[in-house]
Amino acid sequence: MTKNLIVILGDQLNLKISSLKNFDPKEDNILLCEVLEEASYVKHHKKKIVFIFSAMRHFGDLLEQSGFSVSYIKLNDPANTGSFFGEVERAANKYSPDKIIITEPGEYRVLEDIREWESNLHITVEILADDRFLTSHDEFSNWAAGRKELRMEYFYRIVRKKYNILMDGEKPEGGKWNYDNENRKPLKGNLVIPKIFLSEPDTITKEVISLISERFSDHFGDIDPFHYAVTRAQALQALKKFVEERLEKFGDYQDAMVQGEPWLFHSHIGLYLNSGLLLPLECVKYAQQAYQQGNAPLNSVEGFIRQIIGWREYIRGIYWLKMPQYKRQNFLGAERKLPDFFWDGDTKMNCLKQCIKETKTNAYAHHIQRLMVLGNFSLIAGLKPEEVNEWYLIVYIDAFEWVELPNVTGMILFADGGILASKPYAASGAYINRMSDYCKNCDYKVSKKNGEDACPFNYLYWNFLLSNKDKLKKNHRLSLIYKSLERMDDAKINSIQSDSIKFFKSLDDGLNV
Ligand code: FAD
Ligand code: DLZ
Ligand code: SF4
Repeated sequence: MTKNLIVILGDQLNLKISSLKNFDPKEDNILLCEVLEEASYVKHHKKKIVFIFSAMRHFGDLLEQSGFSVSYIKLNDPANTGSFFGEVERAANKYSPDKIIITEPGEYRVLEDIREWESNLHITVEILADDRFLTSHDEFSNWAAGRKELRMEYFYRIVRKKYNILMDGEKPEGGKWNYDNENRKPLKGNLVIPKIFLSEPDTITKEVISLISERFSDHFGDIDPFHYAVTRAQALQALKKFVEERLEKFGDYQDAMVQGEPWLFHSHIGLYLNSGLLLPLECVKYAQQAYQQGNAPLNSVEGFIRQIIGWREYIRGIYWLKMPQYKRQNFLGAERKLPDFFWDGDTKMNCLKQCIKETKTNAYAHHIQRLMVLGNFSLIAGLKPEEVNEWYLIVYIDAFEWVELPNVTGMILFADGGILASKPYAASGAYINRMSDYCKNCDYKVSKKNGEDACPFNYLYWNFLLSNKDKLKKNHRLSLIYKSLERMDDAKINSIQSDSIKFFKSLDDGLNV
């Protein structure tokens, strides 16, 4: 009989994880460890560490209550070595296992570390596939092989067929695969936004909160208020509340932004999916059921399902297909340093101020805030991919490199040269004004294209296209825009360029822009 040490990482918190499948209660032991290296290799938002540690502690208790033998190492355990390897070595010395079993980690960095364990410890290490995802690495690379373009839309259709989701025989439910053209409504008027799921911190969470306040006081972000779910039972309640109260309008207002309303009709379940508290297929099936029972329309349900079985799976596929080179991509040669206001929201640009302040409080911003405000600015201001990636990895509670990196490098910065996105998501202030109410509270005027008080997004947008003309003009999705640039007179181009130079000078000098 072999004796196994099962190592469970902080984003693998599910009883169905592959490493637990053949657990032998008589022989095997489980290791969960809070390690300083993981909590500090980037200075994660304090709320993110509270969430992970509290969810890990609750999961450790659940495992014990379910009859598993668990070694749970807390951060402040005096014997804690501070690294995964150090803790696995200590556990191996304690239990003398024949084999170490682990489900593959979400991040390349950690996989490289785990690959060294076997030779360093002289114990067999078995790395199992992470079958919480709906597509294996092989399936994704087979799909990608030989394709000129890796577009999410075609991949998504395959996953939908494979799992028979929103299908009417061989055809998509309702006749169309994608209902996005119904999903771009700004939120105007007096629509009531449902209250979000709130979970009171229990004794475990309170203990973690004081640990993190003390040990990570120099990390970004607020701990209070902390109301995220930290157990699977609570995460299931959050999912239920979303499906019952928000899903109906998810599609319509997916792209809307409203000052003072961070949550809108989004699901806020990314952190639970990425840590293992929820599984993707159960979320998708629940949403599909709401459609079948007539409780939510197809545009919302298809939109939500596409985010999970389409975007989420596709993003992970790209990560594992393209790592480790993907991390070094900088197609546009962007080199500007991340402005300090990304940490305190101290900018006159109200859209950025609001998104950064909400990020600081909640460790959350919804997709369009991440993409079209923060991401759009990072792109058109030419911010350095390495620094933008680190910022996104730090500030969001759902951020793990496998999902953060392709979204930043590929989706917002076009730093991969178009592997992920068919064109850069660059936009002027008009887009932000159409989708939000930020502009009416801004020091800048969105209607002005040039000059001191013009919205910086307006001239930076054209300046971005001008500066990157050599690299972008062949992109067929930008041909109309480049044609209109060609028609622009010299005086207009000079104003765009001189406003941009002035703006960048102030930005680089740390002045309040
Ligand atoms: P909803 O809007 O309710 O969507 C439902 C679910 O769909 C999400 O929970 C998520 O699991 C999935 N999803 C939607 N869009 C994407 C996407 N582009 N990639 C992967 N999954 C997606 N998502 C993360 O989980 N972690 C990240 O670190 C992350 N970083 C991002 C960085 C940038 C620059 C951008 C543009 C997007 C990023 N996203 C990331 C994707 C998306 O913004 C978040 O998943 C979403 O905002 C989480 O909030 P929600 O749960 O309310 O999502
Ligand atoms: C994010 C995170 C943090 C902050 N701390 C820990 C930890 O102390 N122990 C742990 O097992 N996992 C932690 N995690 C989650 C890991 O970063 C995640 O498992 C790896 O990035 C692999 O995907
Ligand atoms: Fe943002 Fe420009 Fe609108 Fe101000 S005017 S909120 S900077 S888009």
